[in-house]
Amino acid sequence: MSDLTRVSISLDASLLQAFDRFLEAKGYTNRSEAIRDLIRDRLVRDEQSQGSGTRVAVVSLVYDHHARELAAKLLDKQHAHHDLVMSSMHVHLRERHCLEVTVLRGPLEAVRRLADELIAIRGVLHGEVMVTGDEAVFNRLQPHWTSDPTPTESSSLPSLSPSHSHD
Ligand code: NI
Repeated sequence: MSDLTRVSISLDASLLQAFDRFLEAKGYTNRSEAIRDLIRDRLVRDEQSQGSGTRVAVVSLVYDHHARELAAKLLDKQHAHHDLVMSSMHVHLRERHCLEVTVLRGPLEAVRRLADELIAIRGVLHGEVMVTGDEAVFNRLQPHWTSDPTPTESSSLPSLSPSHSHD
């Protein structure tokens, strides 16, 4: 059973126009879905970057595979922390550079430390880490499967209409 609460918010016309342009550029067909995504994104970023508990991190690294001992160091570090490394994908970008995407899961502190160590390996040209939650977080943010009650909602609507509904 879904439990949807409708809310009404007030926005400056210029802010709403900018938001609608953003939605169109991103391919959203209605505001509700976009706002839900923005709220979840903000909550996940905020919650998952602090505190304790299990986290999942996606670490992407770009490096020159000719860089001395880099590939071996990367592999050594991943084996040393095999309990945190769930999976790794290696893409040979062209003749020289590699993209490696590694998914880590474990306590936040350990996951972040390993991500930082991987990125700091000498010769890594570009590294980025995205921390997200484990399943428990998303079960909380989306306790029930919900379908949008107004799939035809148009971005030309003047505001999000107020009401409250239960399915
Ligand atoms: Ni490669």
